[in-house]
Amino acid sequence: MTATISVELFQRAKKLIPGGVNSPVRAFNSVKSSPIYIQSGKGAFMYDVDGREYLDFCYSWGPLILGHAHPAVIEAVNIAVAEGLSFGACNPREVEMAELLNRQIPYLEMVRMVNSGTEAVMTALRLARGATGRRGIIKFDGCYHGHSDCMLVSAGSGLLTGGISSSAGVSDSTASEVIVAPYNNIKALEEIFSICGKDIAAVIVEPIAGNMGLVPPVHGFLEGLRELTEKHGSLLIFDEVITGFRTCPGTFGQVCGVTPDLTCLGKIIGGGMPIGAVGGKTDIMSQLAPLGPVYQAGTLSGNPVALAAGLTTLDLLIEENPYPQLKKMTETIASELNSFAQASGLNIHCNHHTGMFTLFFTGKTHLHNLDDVKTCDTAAFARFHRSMLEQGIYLPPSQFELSFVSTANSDRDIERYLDAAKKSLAEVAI
Ligand code: KE4
Repeated sequence: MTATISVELFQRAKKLIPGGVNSPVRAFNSVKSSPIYIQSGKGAFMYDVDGREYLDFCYSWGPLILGHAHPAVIEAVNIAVAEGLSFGACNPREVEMAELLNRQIPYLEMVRMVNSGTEAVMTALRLARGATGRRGIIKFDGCYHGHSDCMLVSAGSGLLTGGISSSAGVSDSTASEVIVAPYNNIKALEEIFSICGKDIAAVIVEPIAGNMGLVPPVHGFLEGLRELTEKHGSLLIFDEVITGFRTCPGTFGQVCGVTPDLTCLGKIIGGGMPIGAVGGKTDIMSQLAPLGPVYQAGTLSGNPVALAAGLTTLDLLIEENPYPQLKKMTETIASELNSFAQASGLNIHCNHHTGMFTLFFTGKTHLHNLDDVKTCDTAAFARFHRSMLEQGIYLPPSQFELSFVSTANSDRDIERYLDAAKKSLAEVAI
């Protein structure tokens, strides 16, 4: 490992921070490398502490759909910061954000701001249990919904990346209330509901799975979830922490025409600042304290600086509607890579959706669930990741995550990504 400031910082970090990181998937373990320490970002680029420039396709795991340090977002944050960082009191931006989300997503009849996607999911699950009086939760293998206890059973993202399926420290009683079903398999879900439908408070799903890499819903899957939950009096929760404002200026629920009872948001709605939100039907949301008996709170919930970043980001997305451009970029990447795979007999396949994609290192061309995704050659992905990094392309350090594009990307950036990817694929010989 060449001695760089990043390597030196990581040595120091490992002495005081578990694994040297404040979030496991940043550790670069699965790509057998040492993490890069980033000093700054601008547009589509990041700059590390050693002064190296990287064309970014991680964008802080999704929030930075406008790219790094967008001038309008920075200006809005500076104005908010000058007024004070936090008041622990109501502030006008909370009303603006609630009204914007309701205007864009009318089925969010009420919304509560929190500080992370994990908090949004935790609140949605507690609401579902409070509103239905039931305990059972159904989630899907490979989906990740943050690190609240009952969601760390057969989860994706960092757990999957680390090769563990569930976390230590989650009690048997908590785990016993969670049923894990295979993604995209409505038959399996019908069976579960036929056995214990009356105990199920909610089904939670990533409407486009992103935490096992990008696995889209098969035709009828989401509609089937809606029918089954309605039939058995359970709630349907869409975890749109990634997909919210990623595929359109609203939710994927609106795109696919399936209306959940509760929706969790995060990432993009904060424009890069800590944020989360849970919203849905008034009769459910009004169960939340101080209106109802389901307690939830947060010192920095609705923080004015975070909302300044989020509101500016969402205003720009609504005004400029960059989604056709984002869609075109990821369509180009996927079609180029899949044709390259076919022409050269490489065992790779690229799934994509508007503004996001995953290059899977497997011979499978149809990936519908975790079993399909587990056929990936993660060692080959690790070699690819290192080779791309050497070419100045920064990818998420895990086969089981999404790559993103932003409005800061040019067509030249996409060409550069494809040229580098073809060069790296030739090197890693899969
Ligand atoms: P946060 O608590 O990390 O803000 O959000 C949790 C969460 C909830 N739901 C979905 C669908 C998510 O993808 C996430 C978090 N995503 C991961 C990456 N896929 C965050 C990166 C990390 O854990 O460092």
